Amino acid sequence: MTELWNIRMRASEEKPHEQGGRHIAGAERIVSGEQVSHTVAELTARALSRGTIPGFLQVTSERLADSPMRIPPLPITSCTCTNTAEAAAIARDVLAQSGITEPIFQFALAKLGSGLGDDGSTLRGAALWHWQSGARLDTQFSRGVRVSTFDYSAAGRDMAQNTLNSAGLTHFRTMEALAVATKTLWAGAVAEICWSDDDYPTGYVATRKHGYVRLPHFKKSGSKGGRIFFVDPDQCPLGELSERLERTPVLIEGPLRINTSL
Ligand code: PML
Repeated sequence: MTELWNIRMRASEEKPHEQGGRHIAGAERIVSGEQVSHTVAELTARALSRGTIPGFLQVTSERLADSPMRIPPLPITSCTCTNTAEAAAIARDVLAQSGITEPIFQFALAKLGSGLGDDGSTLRGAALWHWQSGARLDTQFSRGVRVSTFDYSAAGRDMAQNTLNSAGLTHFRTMEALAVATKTLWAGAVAEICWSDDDYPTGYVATRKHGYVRLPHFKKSGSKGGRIFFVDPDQCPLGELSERLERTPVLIEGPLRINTSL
């Protein structure tokens, strides 16, 4: 069996994230041994290409002890909304069909807008929220839970990239966010809502019923951003969910379906 390595990169301004440094970039890959040095260089270059020179840049390489499971990518619905209100209305309807009520949805929009950290900061990872009450369930208040140990397989990456390219969805963030959402729902979350904390306006919601619903103009200009995973601890105990999100190795592989309407 080919040995596989997990390469993780994170970069922040001035000082490390855990000392309050603002997040600039993060990415990860699962690759074979001979691709490690090339991938380390690629992720380093990427951290240095964001316009802000980081004061902290870390790339770690770790050999995987277990073989990754292979899981298919979530199907994408590529919506054509033209403003924030339209995007929010679609997000609300999609989440409602997975049991997220209007007040919790509005609370999520407000917290994504103002920053998910206690002091209005943005989180490096995702906030875990109880799907019915909106209570914050993870205890890593200033960090959130980072989805980790996942990637596309080489064949899965080609397949996803080609399908996304032919649908005109060429931004690297789409490919990466699709991988995050795919692992998140596979791990047992009920749903996810996300937009970037950079000035990238497209966001998404993801549910088991609808897959990855991509929403242009979801982010209001000037708002903050981040990720919320809605979780039902009665269906999926938090310890198991966190173990799968953070540590269970997964490779995404399989045909990607792209719909143009819900
Ligand atoms: C998309 O292009 O499909 C949306 C991607 C959202 C990315 C959010 C982030 O990476 O911060």
